[in-house]
Amino acid sequence: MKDKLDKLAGRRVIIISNRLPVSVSKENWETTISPSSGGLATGLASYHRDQEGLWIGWPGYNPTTEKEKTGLKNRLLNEFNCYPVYLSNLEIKKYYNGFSNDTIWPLFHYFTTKCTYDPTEWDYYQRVNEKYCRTLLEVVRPGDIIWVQDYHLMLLPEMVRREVPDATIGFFLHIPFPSMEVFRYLPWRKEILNGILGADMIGFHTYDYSRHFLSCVLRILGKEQNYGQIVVDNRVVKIDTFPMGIDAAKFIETVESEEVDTEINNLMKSIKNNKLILSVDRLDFTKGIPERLKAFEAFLEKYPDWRGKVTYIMLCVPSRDKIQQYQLLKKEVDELVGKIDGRFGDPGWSPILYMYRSIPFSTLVSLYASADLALVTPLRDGMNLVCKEYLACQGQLKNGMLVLSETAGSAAELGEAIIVNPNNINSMTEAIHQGLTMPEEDKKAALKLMINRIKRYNVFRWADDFMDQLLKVKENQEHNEQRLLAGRLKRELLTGYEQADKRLFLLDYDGTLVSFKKKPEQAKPDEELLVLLKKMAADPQNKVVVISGRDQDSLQEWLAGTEVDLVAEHGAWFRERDLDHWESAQQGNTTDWKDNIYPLLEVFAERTPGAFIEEKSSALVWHYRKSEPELGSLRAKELVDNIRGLLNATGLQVLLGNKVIEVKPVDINKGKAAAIWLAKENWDFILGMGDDWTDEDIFAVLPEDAWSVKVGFTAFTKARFYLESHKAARSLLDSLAEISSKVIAG
Ligand code: GDG
Repeated sequence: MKDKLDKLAGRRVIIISNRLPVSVSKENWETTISPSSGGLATGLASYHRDQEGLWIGWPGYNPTTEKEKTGLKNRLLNEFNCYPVYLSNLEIKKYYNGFSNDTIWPLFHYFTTKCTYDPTEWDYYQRVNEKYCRTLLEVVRPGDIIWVQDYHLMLLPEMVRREVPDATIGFFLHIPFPSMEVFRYLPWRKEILNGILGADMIGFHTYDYSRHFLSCVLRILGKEQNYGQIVVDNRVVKIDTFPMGIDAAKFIETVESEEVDTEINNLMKSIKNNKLILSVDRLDFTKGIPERLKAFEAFLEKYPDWRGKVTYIMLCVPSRDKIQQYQLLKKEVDELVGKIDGRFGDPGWSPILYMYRSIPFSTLVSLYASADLALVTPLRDGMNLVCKEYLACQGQLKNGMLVLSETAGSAAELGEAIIVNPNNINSMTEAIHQGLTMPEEDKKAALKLMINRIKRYNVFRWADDFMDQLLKVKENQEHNEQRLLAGRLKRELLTGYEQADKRLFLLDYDGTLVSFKKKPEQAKPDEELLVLLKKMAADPQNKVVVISGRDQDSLQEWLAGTEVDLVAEHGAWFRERDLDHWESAQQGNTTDWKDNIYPLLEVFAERTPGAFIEEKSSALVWHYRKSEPELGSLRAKELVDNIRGLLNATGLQVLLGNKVIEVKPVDINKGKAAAIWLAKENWDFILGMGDDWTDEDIFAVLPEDAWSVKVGFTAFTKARFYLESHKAARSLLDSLAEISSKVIAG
């Protein structure tokens, strides 16, 4: 315990999920509190018990009077460190059965035809998320770590962020995050993404889910990622993969208990020491229960020798039984079980023992420990803890085998199991046969590897890993905040400006002074910018240089009237205001190389809708701003690799800018251009601003005490400071121009 608190520096973890890890029920005036079922509750409950935190959620029961509410709240708090959110029947109907389980659950598991999109249910989803937010605000204290769980509360991180801007918030999704093609069906897709992005650390079970999420954020919100990091309102949010584990020790210890020993003996007697096949699921359409029953039926048909020698115990825990789809599934499963038993069973043997109920933990462990084969064949599953629990209980009494769906998140970790496609009934039939007839040595070897992994990456490691990363993200954010050019830093800059006699400004154009436009020619300066640059240049103590990647003609046409110095094509051409003509930086450079590179750029432009080539006097530029973002960046990387292959010893370089690739001679870059102006005077105030990778060359040559400013936040830059946007950059220049105007007027 002490270790854990040390790691979190004594901070309290508040878990918040739809349901509490305990459920309350009332019968004959007696209130009973028992453990909740379901993967999230069972998995995280051990972690919660192990740390002095708090868990907020619905207890599964609504007290009727205020007195009862308070009484139950106190009991949950004192005995279980739990804090209840009470939900009305209508809220449960619309938010839980409705939006959560009739929209999000089927959609995220790729059952698109089972989804309903009901605006009233969406409305309730928002309201109930707000209710959870209000409840959290009743108890949250400074320094607490808030850990939001699962798909019922995807709006909560952003809601909490609004109320407590500097809160430490983690979010973990326990179900799959679907691919963009499926997620885009959701009418409220932007709201859901923004809701989740209120967190600092966002976790998924598998790499694929993280990848899908990042792709949706890019395609729907237009936000780019960098090594799993996304910038949201100057906050770096991290997205990563944490495959959830189980409390393996608890299962292993229970297998060894006397109680389980007796239960196993009774169980084996009752099935006449037959080979035991087991499945354990909530009764849910994602779990592939009918498909599995069909495979078992086909197995008995194809391998008649096994009739009478094998028993399949199918445990289905009742779930969401108020929803019609679940009632229909129950009917289908009941009928299939009846059909198989009727077809193959005889008075002394039932092929299937079907239990539609929840069983005590020790009985569950007895089943896990005595099963020769577990069938975990969901059609889709975020992770699936049942297969891990089964494996943890194996290897002592028996060396069993696991048949596992490739569409369960856990398949990414349990490659030694027999992996199946749950829609391929034939291959599942064979997998059952293979699992039952596999040589003991092979099973032992496979089990050893899987059990070791489950023991090592258990639920505590999983939670600790998540917490470690969350705290690191927070530390980075705090460090970044100190770099925002606002408040005290901005005042220092203004004073430095006021006191300086010789000031140099090295300013990028696109993305720094104007926003990005779809077509490069649309980024013409507006009147406000022209006036601003004129004012800056009018101060005789200022030297203003616009260093751009644009060609000479555009810069001259747009900016020459402002009396600033101009650098075109990333330093290939200079035009000082007093000299009034362009000078070339590339004496002796030829442009013959373009003939070799151009055709390659052309091929890639043809293969990438929206991409086009711009020819500059010193460079060739391949733009992909208008392309579909993922295809564009994929092709850009491919193109860069191809160009690099051609560039050996040509004296050329290839630069990846903001949605552009530029090929040009090595001795031309913005840094070299900046160095020319830096050397002209003994400047006592220098401000360099840029938003792009090509501006990093400017930052690199600036003296240490210069004001180097990245416009738009990124985690990776050589600049010492940053500003949020081109608007903030203009506003800073405006404050400086204001100082100059006062001096000139005064
Ligand atoms: C969601 C995701 C993800 C079941 N029957 C009994 C019982 N259980 C316990 C099992 C297990 C849990 O319920 C089921 O967990 P799963 O992970 O298999 O599935 P979901 O409930 O759908 O959970 C899933 C999980 O969240 C965690 O992130 O893995 O993909 O869908 O722990 O042991 N426990 C007892 N009696 C039963 O009858 N005591």
